[in-house]
Amino acid sequence: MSSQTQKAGFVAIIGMPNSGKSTLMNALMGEKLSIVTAKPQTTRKNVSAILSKEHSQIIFLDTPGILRPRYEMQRSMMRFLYESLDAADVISVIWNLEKDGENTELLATRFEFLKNYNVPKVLILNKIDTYKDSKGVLPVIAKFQELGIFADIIPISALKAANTDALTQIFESHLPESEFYYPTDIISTLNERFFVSELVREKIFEQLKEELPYSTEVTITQFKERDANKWFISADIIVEKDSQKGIMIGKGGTMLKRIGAMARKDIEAHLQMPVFLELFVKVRDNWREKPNMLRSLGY
Ligand SMILES: Nc1nc2c(ncn2[C@@H]2O[C@H](COP(=O)(O)OP(=O)(O)OP(=O)(O)O)[C@@H](O)[C@H]2O)c(=O)[nH]1
Ligand SMILES: [Mg+2]
Repeated sequence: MSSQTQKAGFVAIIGMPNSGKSTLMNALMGEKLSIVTAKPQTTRKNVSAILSKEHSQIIFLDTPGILRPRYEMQRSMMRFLYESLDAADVISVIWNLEKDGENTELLATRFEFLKNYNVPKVLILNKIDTYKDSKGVLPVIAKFQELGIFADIIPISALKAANTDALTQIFESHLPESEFYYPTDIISTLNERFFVSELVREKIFEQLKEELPYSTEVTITQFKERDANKWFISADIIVEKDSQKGIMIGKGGTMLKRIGAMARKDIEAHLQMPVFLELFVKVRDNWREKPNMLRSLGY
């Protein structure tokens, strides 16, 4: 090992729902760890990812989008967000240029709480690919600079992985000198059950409309690594009402089959293993409000 000092630390990725936090973390990692859908409130728990280089280790914390909680599960989501903020050595705010443009007042109000965190802050202007002319973003950067909150401001496209290497360098520049926190051969501390349940939930978000995805949770009940056979994974899809169960299963089971087929494909790619995936739909009345249910589901 060379004599260059080591830097390491935690970078929280925060922002409004749907701004591209999870897409960004995956782009920075060069690997899909956090699920992404077109719907807001896809991410519900903190998803960590470890990027180890020769002299630096960044632990990214993807977080649920900031919202005003309406039910108990959303309160947990916001608790997770604050845990990430407390752990952060650097806070990065990802801003949806496509939706919120140069609305500095909105940013100043939504992120007023940042003044309580005495760490470097980076503003990431995302979805630059939706701009016809990327030069158009220069006056926007200038406007955000005037807020005086951010050490750096950088336009990127998480979707196209444009400017993400430059962003990693910005993060590295703000990391404290520190020993590495994790071995360099792991990219997350979360277990495979988590990633598998998330991939099933991603398909549910993609396939079902309106409130149903938000009333749904996925929990792994069996996860058997078998030598001679495909790995065996059984998951419960939890919904709130009988009527939702019917929709989730679909006519003749078609919806559940489709979700299972799509999820299995992604799970096999993730685990690099052939998998037998079994899905059951269960009704748990009003689970999003029940502390014990929520606890058992990791909230
Ligand atoms: N055009 C464009 N779309 C993007 C970009 N980054 C993300 N998206 C899209 O924005 C949507 C939301 O992306 P996510 O990564 O799930 O956003 P998020 O901030 O993690 O959302 P929540 O977890 O729901 O808070 C998806 O449809 C992405 O494909 C980008 O740079 N350009
Ligand atoms: Mg997300």
